[in-house]
Amino acid sequence: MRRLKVERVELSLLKLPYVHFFETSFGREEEREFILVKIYSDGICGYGEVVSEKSPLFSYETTSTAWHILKDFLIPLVLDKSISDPHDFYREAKKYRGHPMAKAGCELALWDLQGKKEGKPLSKLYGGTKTEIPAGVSVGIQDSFSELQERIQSFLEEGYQRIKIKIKPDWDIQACEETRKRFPDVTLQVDANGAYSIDDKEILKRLDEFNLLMVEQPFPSFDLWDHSRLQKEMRTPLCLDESMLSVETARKAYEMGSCRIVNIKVGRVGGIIEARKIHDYCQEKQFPVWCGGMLESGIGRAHNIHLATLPNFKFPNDISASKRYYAEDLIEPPVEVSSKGTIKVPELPGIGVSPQEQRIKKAALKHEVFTL
Ligand code: OSB
Ligand code: MG
Repeated sequence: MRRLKVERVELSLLKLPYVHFFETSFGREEEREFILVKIYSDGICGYGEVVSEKSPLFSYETTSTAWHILKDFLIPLVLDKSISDPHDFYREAKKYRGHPMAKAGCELALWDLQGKKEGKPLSKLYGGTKTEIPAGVSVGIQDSFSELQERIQSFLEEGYQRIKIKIKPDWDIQACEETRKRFPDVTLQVDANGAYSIDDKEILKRLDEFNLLMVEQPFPSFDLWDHSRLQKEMRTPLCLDESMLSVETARKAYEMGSCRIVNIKVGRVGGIIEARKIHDYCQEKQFPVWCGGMLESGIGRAHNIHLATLPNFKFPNDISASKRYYAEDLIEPPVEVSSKGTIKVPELPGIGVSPQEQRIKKAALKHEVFTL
């Protein structure tokens, strides 16, 4: 294939307020700060989103560290070597340790570029098999259990196929009890974002009473061993999010029995190529996967939708409608969830949705252009 020259890369730091605060075991957030990457080649623009947050809570990366890694290491790689192919980028970027979210933002922009060049939607480039994907919704910690129930009720009315509730010590057993009392048959899972330690094993084992689809990330990210100890004593499958960094972690988690389900987030694992390696390894081992979210704008979410069309994505994803996150998303058309709880996969080339430059400009705190 003819090699395209990369002419220009642009970074924007954006801030978008949430329609409703989002609270996890590490705190409450009212807005999201993130970086948009644009890579131009032959007049075509590829878009990627960097999912690191303002503070190092979910991971050590922040919008500032990602900006630094992009500006000083990754963008020079793209420009100096005129890398427009995601596989070339993956190989070259591997020499830099860590910073997967910064890498993923760049790789995603290159995938969008590639899809647009070839006139194919990303789902087709990836080997995806679905034309629509099942939508779940992640419901944060609320001020009271009754507010939690009200939010769940309204999401169920919108059609979502499963509910995930965030848990932490003191918002766990009772949150499950109250939810199960009101919604005995709903497909329900919980996510602790690493808020527990092995000393809490007896509390966590009680989660087996609630017929949960899975328990996501009870222990901190580094702790594959304690997850394996807990999984041996629980009937409910554990699912790893923060811990699942690469296909190498997937193998270790499989061999140790640290989980039975894997949450794939393209930012956390450093891009689509690594995400597909994890997907393929899990498929071979008969470990189902699903696509997690980082409250992305429509640009990041469109990327997630394409990834979730791969065949071993077997559960509803944390991919919800635009209006569930933002009053005005950055794309047209917005992501919508049907009454049967599905999202249509865009069919146009690349991400298949149109980023709205006016809205991007309005949300920008900082912007920088890089050329050779
Ligand atoms: O742990 O899955 C998580 C959001 C931000 C950081 C971590 C997580 C989440 C979510 C929301 O649960 C998923 C989404 O709807 O984007
Ligand atoms: Mg999670």
